Amino acid sequence: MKEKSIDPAVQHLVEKNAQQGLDTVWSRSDSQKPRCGYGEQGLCCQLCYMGPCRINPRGKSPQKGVCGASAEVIVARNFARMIAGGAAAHSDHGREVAKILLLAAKAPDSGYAIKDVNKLQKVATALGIEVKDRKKEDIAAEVAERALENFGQQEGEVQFTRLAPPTRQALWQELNIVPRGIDREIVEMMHRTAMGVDQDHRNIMLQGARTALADGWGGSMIATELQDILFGTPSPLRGQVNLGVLSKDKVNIVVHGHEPVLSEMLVLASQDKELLKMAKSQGAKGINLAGICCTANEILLRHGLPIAGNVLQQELAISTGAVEAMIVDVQCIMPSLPEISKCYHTKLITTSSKAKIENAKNYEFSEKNSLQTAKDIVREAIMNFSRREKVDIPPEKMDLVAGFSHEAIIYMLGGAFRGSYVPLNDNVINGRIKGVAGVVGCCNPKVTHDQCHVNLVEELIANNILVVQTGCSAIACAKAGFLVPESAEKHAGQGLAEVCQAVGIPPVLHSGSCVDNSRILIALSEMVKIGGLGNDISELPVAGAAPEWMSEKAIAIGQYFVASGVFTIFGVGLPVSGSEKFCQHIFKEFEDIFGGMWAAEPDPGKMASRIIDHIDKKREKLGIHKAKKRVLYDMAMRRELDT
Ligand code: NFS
Repeated sequence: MKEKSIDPAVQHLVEKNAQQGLDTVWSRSDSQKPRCGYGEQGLCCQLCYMGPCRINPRGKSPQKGVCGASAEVIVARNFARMIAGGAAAHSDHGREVAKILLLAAKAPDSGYAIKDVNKLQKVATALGIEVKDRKKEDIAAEVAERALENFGQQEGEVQFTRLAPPTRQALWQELNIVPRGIDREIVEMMHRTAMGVDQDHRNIMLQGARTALADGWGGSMIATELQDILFGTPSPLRGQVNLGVLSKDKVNIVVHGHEPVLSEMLVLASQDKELLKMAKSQGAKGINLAGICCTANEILLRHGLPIAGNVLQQELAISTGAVEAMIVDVQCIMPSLPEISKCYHTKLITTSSKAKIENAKNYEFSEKNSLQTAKDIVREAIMNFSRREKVDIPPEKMDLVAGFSHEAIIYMLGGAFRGSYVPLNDNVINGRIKGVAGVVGCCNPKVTHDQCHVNLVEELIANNILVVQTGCSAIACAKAGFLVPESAEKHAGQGLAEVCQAVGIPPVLHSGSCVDNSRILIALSEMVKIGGLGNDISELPVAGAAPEWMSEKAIAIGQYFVASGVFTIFGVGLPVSGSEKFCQHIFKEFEDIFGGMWAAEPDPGKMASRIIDHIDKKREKLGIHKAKKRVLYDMAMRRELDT
């Protein structure tokens, strides 16, 4: 079982399921072997029904699809469609949040409210909306309406792109890839990759970049910023992670999916006095709400609620026999869940009209009945408690500190009155911190679960690289114990450990869910603004990685990091290896175009080396590569460094 996962809780339950003849993602993954080599390399085209075509550019034939499409065109279209799919998922999430903000502004009795007025004012100002002497509801309504316009507009610019450094914005303009409207770019991407339209892989990828920017600086950023307004901007708090957070004697409700619009209401419902009384009357000691995947990250960051696991642990949570209800909304929900639930007492409940599952119970969650629906769901879970049979909760659980939003990092570094990224930049300049890496993304049963995340992050922090995390990767490293301040002394290099100990932060900062990768974009822009590290994101000693990616959303994220100027490396493999020309384009030519480029490397040790080499290269270009004595920089000195 050790080749399946490095997590003993996972090993135990995968083994148990195998013995009982129950399928999990791992057994199904094994049953796909050997995998289709054409598909793995991106060389299978299903865009029209003259095919499906699979081509073999390195062999004799067929070297082209029936329509004449070459390897680079087939690979580019498939890759670009993954970007469009990922951007659509993040952005549709952002749209839902904007609609809820509008509801909170217009119907205060809806159960949703404006929690963070500071953030509201900040976001409104960024969108050019007047805040002075206005009621928060009026500002919020205008913010929501403006956000919604960003989806449907046909011309102009997705507004948050203006938060990028001016040099970056100028480059996007020059390349003509400033996203005009979020929906528009996704539709155009689908059009251009349809049979017989865009047939130049470079041109396809320019639109790929524009679509990805519409996600990172559009849909995802709208989701993050507006969620902060509605539910509060995260700040550091303690929590716990892994299947051991499930309770032996409380009603366990696991919420899984992505939109906090649902989970926030479940948080309220699970604290309801009547329902707590009802749980006791059923013999339970209380109600334990835990999360899986990004919903887990959302409720952890805002409420400190426990995380049961990352994406590959969803079936395993059910096979503990201790989950009364698993409530899902959208994205990353395995279609296998009804089958495994059937073997236990777990009720599987869907809540979105966009995502129904045969044999799961649907409680449609509309903005208007949200709290009532949440209470009904919790009631159903409570009534299921007495149907528990054999319970097998692995003991593994780990402490963590999470909640490092961009605003929280500012506060941690400088306090309420003089908070800024100056101390971070100074420590990068003086070499205590070598650079910053965003390590994000999914888990994939094609590689040992959690291993690449943990090995990569361990090596990066040992080399004084501060790591910022989101998504399932953050959950993996939290389980390994990296997300507590004490891990600085244990795992970080001397310089990074000193900074972490002085500020009181872990060397690995958990910034939230996958839409919260937009927080990293803002943080990078802030580092540029503070000065001393160049004039653009592409000059910063930073990198991005998704060591165990699997989702289209990860490809969209990778592409918006690259188009924002960041060297971005993916593990597992990339479905582009079928075309050398395309690889050359995104691995090499992209650096000249965007200042950031893609890379693929499945081995976490080699991945760490490539990140370190890239960061060293950037440090050298900035002239900060030689070890220096600690100097305190003032504004004038910083400006001088810029020149
Ligand atoms: Ni991100 Fe979050 Fe996890 Fe991957 Fe899925 S949960 S949106 S896609 S699997 S990190």
